Amino acid sequence: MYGESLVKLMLALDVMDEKKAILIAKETSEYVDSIKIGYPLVLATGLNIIDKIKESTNKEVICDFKVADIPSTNEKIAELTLNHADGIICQGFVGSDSVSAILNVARAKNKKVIVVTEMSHPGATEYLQNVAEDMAKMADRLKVDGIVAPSTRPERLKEIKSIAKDAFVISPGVGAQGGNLSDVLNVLNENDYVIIGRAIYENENPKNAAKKYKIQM
Ligand code: FNU
Repeated sequence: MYGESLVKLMLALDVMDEKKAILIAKETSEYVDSIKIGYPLVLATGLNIIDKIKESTNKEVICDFKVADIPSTNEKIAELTLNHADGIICQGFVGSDSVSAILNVARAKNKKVIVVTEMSHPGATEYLQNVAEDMAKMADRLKVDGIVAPSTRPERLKEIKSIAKDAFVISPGVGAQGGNLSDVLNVLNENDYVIIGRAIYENENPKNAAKKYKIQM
């Protein structure tokens, strides 16, 4: 039914209304493997939205909070988030002690930690790109579960993935940010995820949009 790459689809559900979020999550769930939510939805509705989405879709929910603080604050944020979510996204640039604080909480709860390396937007080339390989090495050394790397720059995606070789990759940038799906599928494998948000939830028919992507994957 789907394409041959077996790469998974992660829906970025950055809507700011509970009813709309649950409706889109349910409508698209046939074609979506995982759901990523972040500050827009959680600040608008509260952390309980995570439980509601999980109940209505049976999908894992990853919290994209890009946590970037000192270890003791990171630990508190991880504790609160992972009481609900299946995984949490944190920034790598704060260093290995801050990432380890999140990992310790996640390991105790059997949850996932995903570290941002190079981001997908143009501004990521100003600072983050210079240290992206180092952050991928740290992710590999700490044995985090996953990393974030950009679909907007497939050659960078390939390079970063080859460094953090045991981590799965979640990759944003296809759709609204202009990334090309087939270029990205050449780099990723069945453990990895393509993240798509606006090109699905802003479509007048989110279910069809999710299907359109999933059948190519
Ligand atoms: P869409 N996201 C991103 N680039 O886009 N977490 C990154 O480097 C990164 C992210 C998130 O563009 C972004 O916040 F680390 O509408 C949004 O939730 O398809 C999603 O990925 C992309 O959404």
